Amino acid sequence: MKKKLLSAVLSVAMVSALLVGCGAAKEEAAAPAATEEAAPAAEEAAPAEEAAPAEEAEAPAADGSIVVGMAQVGHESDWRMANTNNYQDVFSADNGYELQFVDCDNDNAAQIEAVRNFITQEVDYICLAPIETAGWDAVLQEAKDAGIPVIIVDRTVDADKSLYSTSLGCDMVAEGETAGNCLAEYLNGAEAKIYVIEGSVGASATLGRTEGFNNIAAQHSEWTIIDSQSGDFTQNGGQEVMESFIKSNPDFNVVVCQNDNEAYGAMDAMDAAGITYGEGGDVTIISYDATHDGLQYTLDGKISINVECNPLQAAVAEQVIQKLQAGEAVDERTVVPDEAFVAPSITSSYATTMSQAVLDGRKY
Ligand code: GYE
Repeated sequence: MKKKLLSAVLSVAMVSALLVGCGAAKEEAAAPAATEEAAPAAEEAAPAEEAAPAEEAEAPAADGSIVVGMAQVGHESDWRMANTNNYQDVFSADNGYELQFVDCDNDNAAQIEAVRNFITQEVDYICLAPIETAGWDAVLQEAKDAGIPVIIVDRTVDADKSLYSTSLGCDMVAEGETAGNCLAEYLNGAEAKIYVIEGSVGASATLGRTEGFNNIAAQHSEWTIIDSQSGDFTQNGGQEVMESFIKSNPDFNVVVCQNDNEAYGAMDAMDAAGITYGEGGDVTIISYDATHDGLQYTLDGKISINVECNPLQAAVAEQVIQKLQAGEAVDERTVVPDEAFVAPSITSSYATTMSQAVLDGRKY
């Protein structure tokens, strides 16, 4: 329950931060200061049906503003909400845009339909944060045929590169390798019995983080990955998977959660089972995203290693659109940089040791 209370407080803080925080986004590239605080927890977010269903998308703007259709994954995590808030800040009417935002509620078929509706509506640009890597060829070809540039954001697709303008986001394989390297350094040769709570099935964030971590695990014969299951990037998913892991075999000392929300759920499950974790505990928790609450737990020594994925990516997408507007070439891929953090008692050559000052300096 402490997490809900914290989220509620942060939601209020976020609203006030947004009131003063807009306007700085245009100048910054990789990490614009668009939002100042963590986003509300997933369970408090509006469901997709209430957001902006594709079929209700409006016709292109007649006032000369640039119409951008954004097919967002959903509202599954704090990271996602921070990412959504960032798009809404950057692609604002004040900045000359009309953002047609669709929350696809983690449904790949609905997301394909959302993109198809953007094509019918003749939007100027499409930003697609693909839920899954597969299944995009047909609708991307339709967008290309209609002359609408598609910018693949956050996650990646396995479609041919000629079907979209560019892609941007964090390097998920590198994030997985960073997590593995931090763990190897921390364990320093000690045995590891590892559970992995993966993200959503078929998502590039899941595939990349898994591949990267496995690359490092392959170098450590003293590590065993006992099991690896999807928690769907949600707190409930993380809790359920951790409960089932504990039930089937409670003999583990590392849990890798592929985002912060899953880590909160895993902590709840371990609390309920009397399993200790973090500084002075039996289990080492690795998480990804490094959102505000996740870094608070890292500062508190509960999460030992937290690999960032920077959600403030809309300014990068906006720069691409401005270049395309000017008829300039755009890079095939833009990697949004991120870093990793470790608990205060840990020093790492791969990560920043958490302190209150580091947390205070965070923008989401
Ligand atoms: O880690 C997770 C979200 O695609 C990088 O999606 C993103 C992931 C992020 O739901 O929290």
